[in-house]
Parts: sequence; C-alpha cells; structure tokens
Amino acid sequence: MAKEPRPVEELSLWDDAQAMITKARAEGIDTVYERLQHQTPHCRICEQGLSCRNCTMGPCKITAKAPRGVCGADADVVVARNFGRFVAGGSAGHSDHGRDLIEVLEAIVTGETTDYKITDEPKLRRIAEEVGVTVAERDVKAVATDLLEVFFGDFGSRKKQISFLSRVPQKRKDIWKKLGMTPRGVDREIAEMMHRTHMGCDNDAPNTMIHAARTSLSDGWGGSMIGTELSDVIFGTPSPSMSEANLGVIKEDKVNILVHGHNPVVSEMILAAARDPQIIAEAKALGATGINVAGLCCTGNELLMRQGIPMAGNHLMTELAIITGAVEAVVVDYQCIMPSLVQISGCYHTRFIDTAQKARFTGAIHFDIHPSNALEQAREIVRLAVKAYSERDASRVDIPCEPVKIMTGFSNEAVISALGGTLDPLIQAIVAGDVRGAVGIVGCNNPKIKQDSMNVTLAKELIKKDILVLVTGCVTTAAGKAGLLVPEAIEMAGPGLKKVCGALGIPPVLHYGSCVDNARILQLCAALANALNVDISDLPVGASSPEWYSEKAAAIGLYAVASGIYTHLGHPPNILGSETVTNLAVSGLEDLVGASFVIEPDPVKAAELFDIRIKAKRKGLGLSE
Ligand code: SF4
Ligand code: MSK
Repeated sequence: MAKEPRPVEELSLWDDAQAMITKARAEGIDTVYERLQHQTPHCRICEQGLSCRNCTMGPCKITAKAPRGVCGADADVVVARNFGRFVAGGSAGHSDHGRDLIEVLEAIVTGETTDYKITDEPKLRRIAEEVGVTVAERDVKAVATDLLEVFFGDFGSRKKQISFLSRVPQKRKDIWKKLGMTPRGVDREIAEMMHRTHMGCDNDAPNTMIHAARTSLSDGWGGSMIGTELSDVIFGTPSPSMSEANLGVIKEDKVNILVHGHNPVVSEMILAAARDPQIIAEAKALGATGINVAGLCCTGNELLMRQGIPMAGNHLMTELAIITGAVEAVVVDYQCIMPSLVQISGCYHTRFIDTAQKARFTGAIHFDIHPSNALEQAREIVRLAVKAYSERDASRVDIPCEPVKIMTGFSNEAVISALGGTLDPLIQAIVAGDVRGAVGIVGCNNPKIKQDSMNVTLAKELIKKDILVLVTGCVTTAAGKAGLLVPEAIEMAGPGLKKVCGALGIPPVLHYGSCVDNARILQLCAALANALNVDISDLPVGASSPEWYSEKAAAIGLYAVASGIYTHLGHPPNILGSETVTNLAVSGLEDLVGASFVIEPDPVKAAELFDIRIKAKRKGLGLSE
C-alpha cells in the first residue's frame, strides 16, 4: 500500500522549501522525501554497521544467532572495518578536491592555462615559508613550483608527516606520535585503510579505529587544508561582504544558473563567463534583464565567500530550487549532487551540465573541463543556459520568497585583520568571558531530520550562552535563512557576545566557508592553542554536525575529535552494532586524544552539553566559567 505523504511542515523549517515540496507533489515530481519513504524502514543490521560485503565468502550479517561472519569476523571487526572505509571515502573526497587545486596551480606555473592566475601572492609566499620552501628574493612562479611539489609530496608515502603539521601544537603532535596516529601521506592513509579492511588484515577494532583517525587527520591537516589554502591563493582570500540567501535569490527576469558541488575551479569560470558583456547582451536580446549565478551547497559557499554570489540553498534545497521552474542550468562539479537532479531538470527546461570526468551523470550534458579550456567551455555552458531561457514556461514559475541578507567572508586572515592584526583581542575576550568559547557547526541536511531545525536551534542556543558560532557547508544557508548571519543578530546573543560582535560590527555566527574550509577552523584552534601554549583539547571549543549525512562529514567529525575537539553529532554513524567501537567513539577516545563524540538528537540539550564542556575547559585554563 502506498504510504501517505508526510505533511510538509514536518519536512523542513522553511516556507520556501515547504512551498516547493507542495509544488513538486502537485506536479507529480518525486523528491528526496518520497524516495526516503520508499526506502524505509531501513535494514536494522546495516544501520548498526553489522553487514559485511568485503569478500565473496559473504555477504555476512552479524546477529545474535550468527555472531561471526564466514571468515570469523565478529561485530567489533565488521563495524570498525565499515566505519574505517566510510571515513576513507570522506577523506578521499575532500583530499582529491585538494589535489585538483594543486593541479590548477601547476597549470598556472607551467603556462598550460591563462584562465586562472595567482591572485593572492602574499598568501602563496606565506604558506610556502610555513612548509619550508625558500621564498626570499625568488620569483613567484619558482616559489609556486616548489610549493606544489611539497603538496604533491603530501599525498604520497615518502614523508614521515604531512607538511601542515607545522601548524599543530607540539603537545598534540606528541599525542599522535604516541598513538601511531601521525598522518604521513593522504593517499597512503586512505590506501592503507582499504588494505587494513581487506579480509584477513586488521582484525582488532580499536587498532582499525586509530587508523581511521589517522586517515581523517590526513584529510583535515592535509587534503582539505591544501584545498582551502590554494583556493585562496588562486581565487583570493575571502574578506567580509554582504550577500543574500534562500530561493528568492533566483530571479524571474534573469537567466538563472545554479552552480553546485564543491570545487570552485569550474564555478569561478562559470561566474566569469556570466559576467561577459557579449553573453549578457545575448541574454538581453532574448528578453532577460541579465544573467544570475547563484550557489548550492559548497561550490556555492566557495563563490559566496570570495565573490559574494547569493546562495539558493543547501543540500535539501537542491532539488527544490529546480522546482521553481526558473532555473535555466544547473552546473555541477562533484560531491553531494543527487543523481535525481538530472530527472528533475528533465521535468523542466533546465539544462543539467556535468563537468568532471570523475563525476558523470547519466542523462547530463557533459563538458570536459580542464584548466586549459575552462573559460572557453564555461562560455559555451552559459550560452546554453541563455538559450534555455527562451524555453522557460512562465506558467510553471514560482519563486516563493524574498531573499534574506547575509554577511560572509570570514577567513582567518579577515578575522585577524578585523581584530587589528593579532588574535590577542579574541584571546582577551575569551579570558574576560565575553566570548566564553566557540563551536563550529558544520555539515549537511538529512531528510530523516526536519531540514535545518537542529542546525538553527543549536546555533541560537549557543550564541545565547555567549558561545561564538562558526558555520561552514550547508549550515551556512540554514544560519543565513534564520537571520543569524547579519550583524543585527547580536540581539539574539548573550550580553558578552553582543558586546564583542557589536563593537566589531560582525554577526555572532560567522560564515567560515565550505566543507574543506573546516580546515580554517582547525588552523584557528591551533593558532589559539599555540598562543596560549596549551593543547587544542584544552581550549573551550567544540564542533557539531547536527544533520550530517555524508562520509565527508564523518571524516570531519573524526579529525575534529582526533585534533582534540569535543564533537557533537545529531545522530550516530552506523556503529551501534559494536559496543567496543561505540564506547571508543563516545568515551574511550577522551582518554586517548582528549576529546570524544557525543550523540544528542535534541539541539537544546546539545547546547547544554557544550556549555558544560566549555565551563570545564575554562576552569582548566583558570578562567571564570
Ligand atoms: Fe563475511 Fe568475512 Fe567476507 Fe566480510 S570479510 S563478507 S564477514 S567472510
Ligand atoms: S555540501 S558534505 S551536504 S555540508 Fe559540502 Fe552540504 Fe554536507 Fe555536502
């Protein structure tokens, strides 16, 4: 029997989402919510991480009646292996993204491309110096050539540790060394995780978990950090600016192009092409008033941070944005792009365009974009979108709201500059208790959770307690839509945070970028710990991913914990089938790395847990609670 559709009010916090789900239903278009209903109830054994498909003696399901797989693996081994591979998948995603940036830098220095350039030369020199490249009196291309060799080396297996460990407090590095957790090379740790989880290798769950942590650290301090830093070098280091968010950023009178995925390499070129006066004139000749590029997910975050382009939405808005009927093209790179977008685009005049060999979508229009042809290909794509405008069916257009204002662009460089050139004023505010601590709220939406309900409630609860919030990834749009990313949001904050943010003219919730940009938060924590001569685990800080869904979010959560940051998840990964693994995650890691996961589905309670943690850490530093 067909299941009754769930009321839209239960599915999303937002009017724009609810309106588009209703429109989709009226038009007979399935979205993530219908598909979730068809897929539930989920298999309990898989949910607990107790199914194994790692060899053809199986697949095996570990149950009370059959407590070991055909090979003899028990629940602990199966769960740890599954989680290890899950984390390896996430680390691979971020880090391969980082590698793509190294390749663009290489194409710049070898002259293979003129579409990209080194935009922030001082930053390039700064990070080159940090990782040991000789900088003084050398040409920028020579420095860049050496830097990219160092970064390529970070992916390999010939080093004892990855380069950006130069940023990590010594006490933390000592902990990693003692535990055998020091990340050596990005690809090495990922490959070793695949090796360890082959049948007959690492059959000791805690040992597998330690390597999962090492793999995630190679992402956070390696692939992701390289991705963030080189994106700044190539496209510019973000600084604060104003923009807008929600489906209202899609304009009825314009050619609308949505960029989706994670890597700015393609989307920056789409934006450049959309600003080409010749192509704008072509759009106007068809009756549009211009070309509008808006963002989805993390490619959106990248362009929002640096170029101020508006955000149409986060993960669960990606299908709904097309349902406005006013989107001429969705241009994607990779990660978090639901394959359903091809079918939904096909219900309208929307062109769905993929651009990466490693992320092809059956039914999409493919453009093979490389550094050498990027701008020329981007122009063709934008022209396709312009052409599609003439096919738009005005009777099916419904843009359900007006956009809200948001402030963006908080890189560490921008924050330090706003503080007068050093972190000292922030440290003083923490010491005085005006800013009691900080929590990064990061990650996704998940259709199992009312969209953004946890993301927003947690952020609001924390700022009330004078805890500064940093947001990245899909939490950005959530916080923006809730009015938290504007300076006026200090009215929702506690008195201390209100005073500090009010004096600086900044929101109490700072947009820190995309998923890979969680590396900026790691770097900030390390800088604070180094300034105070303590470990990261001594700081009054935390991390949270309330509505996470992806392998990448698991990798982020684990590198945060392994870096000493207490980390909240709104729901558990598929590990509950093993007491050993679960206990390690929620308590055992505390003894090993000075931080652990906490699972709490109620965001108000989660905020209380952060409050308790921050009080304890403040006390440990000799500060008032
Ligand atoms: Fe079964 Fe072991 Fe093969 Fe996994 S590795 S499928 S538990 S026999
Ligand atoms: S896009 S990983 S849904 S944050 Fe980075 Fe959003 Fe999560 Fe993807």
